[in-house]
Amino acid sequence: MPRLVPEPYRIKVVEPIRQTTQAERLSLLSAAGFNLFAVRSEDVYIDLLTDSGTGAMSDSQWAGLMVGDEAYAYCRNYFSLKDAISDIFGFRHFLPTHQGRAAEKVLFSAMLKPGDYVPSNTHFDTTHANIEAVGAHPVDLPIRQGLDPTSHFPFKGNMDVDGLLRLIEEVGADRIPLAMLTITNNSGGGQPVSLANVRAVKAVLAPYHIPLFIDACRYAENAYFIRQREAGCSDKTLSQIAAEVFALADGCTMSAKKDGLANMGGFLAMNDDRLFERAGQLLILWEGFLTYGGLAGRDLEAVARGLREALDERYLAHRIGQVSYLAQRLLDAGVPILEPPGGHAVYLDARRFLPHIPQEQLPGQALVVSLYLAGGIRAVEIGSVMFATKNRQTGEWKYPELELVRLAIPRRVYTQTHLDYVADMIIELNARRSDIRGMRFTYEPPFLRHFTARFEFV
Ligand code: P61
Repeated sequence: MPRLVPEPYRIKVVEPIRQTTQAERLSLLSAAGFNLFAVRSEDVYIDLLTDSGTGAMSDSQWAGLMVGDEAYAYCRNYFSLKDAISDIFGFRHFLPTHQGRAAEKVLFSAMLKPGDYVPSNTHFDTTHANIEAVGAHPVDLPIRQGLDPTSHFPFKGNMDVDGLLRLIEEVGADRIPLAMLTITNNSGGGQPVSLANVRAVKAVLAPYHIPLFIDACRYAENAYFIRQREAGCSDKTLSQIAAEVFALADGCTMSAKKDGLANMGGFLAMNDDRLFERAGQLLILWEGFLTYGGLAGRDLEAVARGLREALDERYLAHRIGQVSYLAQRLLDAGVPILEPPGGHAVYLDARRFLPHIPQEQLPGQALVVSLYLAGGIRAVEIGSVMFATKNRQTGEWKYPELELVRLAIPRRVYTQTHLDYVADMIIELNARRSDIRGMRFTYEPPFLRHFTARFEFV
């Protein structure tokens, strides 16, 4: 068992949580169409649905709310955020947005036209959907090891650089207005991207003048992994590593709900003056004025302070340690998980957990539902419900390679006892896994299906 790094904070405010009975949970689930997104938070005991916007803010961030300046234009908190972004990421311009997907929408609307291609290690689902929304094609180019749930490759989040080159040769650089790297690679299991890979991607793009944008949601966790695992990086500070990564990029999108340690917020940053101008016009149209972009002044302050706190060594050692502690407890009990664990979550491998359920019977969803029934734990399916696609002509389904259930750990929220409870419940469930039945859709919305779909047991 890895040695635990204790919490580098103590608890000042508590929020009661309530355990329900199994009978209550069954009736709550059936009312929710067996979709955990439709279950009330108050009916969840341990909520591992997401690490997005669910973190606990520090006393400094809460104090920051009180110095929120709610002026429409150029409030003081805009400058706090500008300084933080310039110090950490080094980009010349930024536009605040209410969350990550708004930054994506503005970026893609400003840069893409129908028929364009946008390669990435793996696009997150909002990124994927926002690229498609403007008529362009998202292309995922993960490395081979990233698709193997048992590979211990240290940087499974990397992009397949040869694949990138092939794509450029195939479709032509003029149809690729930008490339992206998601760090850490969320859809690929929260796996890190190495500094060497960012360099290699940049080296492929540079001769074609294709800009590189980083989806920076979990930049601090990625920097921590680089320091732990990449040759020549162990003596660098996390800020130095982040600076090196972003110096290779032309801009970034950010959901500050992750490594911004805020409950809401995001931004789009870039170096290019013309893009800044174009994107700024769209921001004004959709989000708000250039200096607040859909956020209150106090939110900007919380993000500014959170971005800096996220790079704290002791915080990251504790956080990544918490995730690997949970993973190790499951591994020791023979529970199939994606290895090695990522930065923000442990991913159960639903295909190996439930080998008797074929992919068309949604094993990931069946596992999510069973976990809630067993212990009031809410996880999220990242598999066929989220990603399977239907061929409109043949009606045939294409299923994703990985069928995962993500246990995302909110930042600074749960204690080790909570994690032990989660591990105990999963280990018990694993012991009686053959009782778990498959599921099917009873309602299937046209996009971002997982949020509002409904299900029943087969
Ligand atoms: C999450 F089920 N992630 O992991 P926004 N890029 C990346 C993300 O992880 C990400 C966004 C962009 C979420 C929240 C979430 O269908 C879902 O601030 C790497 O949420 O707009 C968000 O950032 C978007 C969960 C989002 C979902 C969409 O849990």
